[in-house]
Amino acid sequence: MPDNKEFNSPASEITPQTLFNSRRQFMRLAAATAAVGVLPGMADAKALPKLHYTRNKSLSTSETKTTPYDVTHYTNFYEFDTSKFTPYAYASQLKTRPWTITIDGEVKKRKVVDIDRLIKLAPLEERIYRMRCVEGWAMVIPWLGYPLSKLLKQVQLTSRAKYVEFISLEDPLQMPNQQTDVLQWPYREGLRLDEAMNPLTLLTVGLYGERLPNQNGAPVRVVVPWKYGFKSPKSIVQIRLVEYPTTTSWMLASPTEYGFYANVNPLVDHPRWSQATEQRIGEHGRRDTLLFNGYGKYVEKLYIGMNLVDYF
Ligand SMILES: Nc1nc2c(c(=O)[nH]1)N[C@H]1C(S)=C(S)[C@@H](COP(=O)(O)O)O[C@H]1N2
Ligand SMILES: [Mo]
Repeated sequence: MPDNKEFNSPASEITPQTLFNSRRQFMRLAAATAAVGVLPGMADAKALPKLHYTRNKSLSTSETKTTPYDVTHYTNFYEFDTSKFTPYAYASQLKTRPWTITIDGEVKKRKVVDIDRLIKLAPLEERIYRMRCVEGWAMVIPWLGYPLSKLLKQVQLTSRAKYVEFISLEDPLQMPNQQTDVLQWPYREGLRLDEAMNPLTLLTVGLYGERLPNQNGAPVRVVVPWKYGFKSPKSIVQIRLVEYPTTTSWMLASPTEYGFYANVNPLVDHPRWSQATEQRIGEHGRRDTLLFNGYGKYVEKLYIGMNLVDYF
């Protein structure tokens, strides 16, 4: 972005007019850089080679995809702002190179992987997943990545490794909303080891055929399509194998509203939002929300014998 001054004002001052102006400015910039990529917010993309991938048809839905514009302009990224409309602009300056992920905790040997090596670790797949936010909106997004299990199989786990913790970048200079305490930073999420090893759990480096735009979690995030969106930590710098479930940032913010599991479940309402139906962004009307977001065939076996009202 050539001039981001207007985005340095507090979120409360951002008016529809500011957004409109910045969008126009942005569209001009996008036109000027169209050869680089179609997705906005790809600050570093110029310097980087294109991603090569093949579509995983059997794990992709054939439902209508959410437009690239909506996928990249309606994002949740509290490190930048609590508004969904501004992260695409605020995040544009995030430096995503050099970038490493440290894998540590209950492993025999700690490992630090550079993002570019990580991208080359396995052939990338395109997977079109349904995503469902706990606030009641949903999208269908073509992600690029590979199963997180491929990475976890590269490290030797100790017998105490039962859960996986994900830690996002903490850098208040680059992530201005970390100067507030809307959440406890760094953003932390967690999965049980078998959830992390499930073939659907995607270590994600791109969307719509390109590298992740910053606001969608560049350079690397996790996508867990049978859980609510907040279980998809963005801009990850550390993966820790742990013995006990992580108390996640959302659990710390409100333990009665956010549990560790956060499986999409139409029968278990969030205290403030019904989970029975959802609004697909770009669609009129609401759809019924499906148990495990429709991925039960792949994941219901993980929860046999668990009361999902207690383990919400
Ligand atoms: N680090 C970090 N990861 C995050 C969030 C966040 O605020 N910070 N928001 C979560 C929420 S609430 C959602 S719905 C998804 C949204 O992903 P998307 O904006 O790429 O669709 O990211 C999740 N991952
Ligand atoms: Mo969300």
